[in-house]
Amino acid sequence: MKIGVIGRTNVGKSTLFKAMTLEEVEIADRPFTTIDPNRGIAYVKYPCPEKEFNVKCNPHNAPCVDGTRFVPFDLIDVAGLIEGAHEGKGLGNKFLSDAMEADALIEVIDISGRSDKGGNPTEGYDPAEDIRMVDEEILLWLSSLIMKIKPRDTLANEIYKTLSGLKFRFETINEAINELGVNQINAENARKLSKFILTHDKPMIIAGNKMDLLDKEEAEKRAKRLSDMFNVPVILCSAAAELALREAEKNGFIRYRPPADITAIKQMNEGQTAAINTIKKIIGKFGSTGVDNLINTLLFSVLGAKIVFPVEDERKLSDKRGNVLPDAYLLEKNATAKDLAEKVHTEVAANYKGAIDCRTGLKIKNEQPLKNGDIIKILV
Ligand SMILES: Nc1nc2c(ncn2[C@@H]2O[C@H](COP(=O)(O)OP(=O)(O)OP(=O)(O)O)[C@@H](O)[C@H]2O)c(=O)[nH]1
Ligand SMILES: [Mg+2]
Repeated sequence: MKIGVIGRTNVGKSTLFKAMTLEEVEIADRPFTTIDPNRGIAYVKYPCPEKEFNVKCNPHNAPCVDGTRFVPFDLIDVAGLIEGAHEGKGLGNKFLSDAMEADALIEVIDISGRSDKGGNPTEGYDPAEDIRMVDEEILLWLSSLIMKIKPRDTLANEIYKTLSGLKFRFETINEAINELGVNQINAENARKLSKFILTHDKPMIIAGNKMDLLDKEEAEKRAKRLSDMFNVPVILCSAAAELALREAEKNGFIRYRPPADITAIKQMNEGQTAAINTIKKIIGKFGSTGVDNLINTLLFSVLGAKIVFPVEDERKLSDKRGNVLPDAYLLEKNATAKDLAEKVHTEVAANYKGAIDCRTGLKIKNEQPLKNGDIIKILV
């Protein structure tokens, strides 16, 4: 699964990306810092079933820290958007196609209102302007691609071919054409189709970033207003606070267990201590940095994704070599045991003969979607 980080320039996209991946990327308080997309691996946390079964896991693809598994997924951070991006303004629109590789999008906004639509410092800016602008730019860009189709094949096939690489499903395009009763492409139809396929195939959540610059009450009021206005979850966060904690932990200064457990490990200098104390205050106020909440809300509430543990021995919950609960995969909402087999190995998928739910010992029907937390033995 791949998640894309998009939004207006200078709102903190790369800071969020770095906090989630710890990749070395450029962050700066000026517009258009990111030019080429940043790609990395981020992790969603999920309780390891080792406690439930009173075993000790031997993690392979998803590390286990204090009984919590860190399950990987792909993250991509792209250049900032400004008005006119669809026709090449700012850094053009190549990065929009990069973002559309993703299965879902995090749109970062600066909820503090302290930077304007060009990413420059101001006071009292309304981020609703940015949400409208980003929506509109993506819509105009996608519509312009759809307008380019040549009527050689069926409409659905032509649109699908034109949008190949952008990860829109053929079924969605077909459904859009049928439901909207489209039989030719003009500007109005292209826009309607774009809106439909974006809504269906690129679910979105908004990260109300830089909450640390506001009081809790004010931040929550703003998040609710935007959420009601655009009918989308708006999760408050401080990417900068999360990044500082993750880096301090990586460098051995603290132990950080979200949401709020920060323990000093190594002597810090005055500046470092002051920085951690400031972050402790932010967490004291908001309860967390909000970043885990953002990831969990998007993956589990919006996308209905699930974590599944494949094993080869249903009694020992291990692979052939005896590694207990070695892997954990993040799968999309309707994923079946066959889809899990594909994640494990193309060979396993090719020889797939069925699957067993290790908690019940029962066989799983082929078309039955897996559940969050399932431990599955694939029969080959
Ligand atoms: N106060 C505060 N500042 C933040 C936060 N997140 C990011 N920033 C600051 O915002 C500025 C822009 O951060 P970036 O991560 O480079 O923003 P971006 O959206 O990737 O910007 P472009 O790539 O230029 O579009 C930097 O000065 C960051 O330190 C936050 O949570 N709180
Ligand atoms: Mg950036």
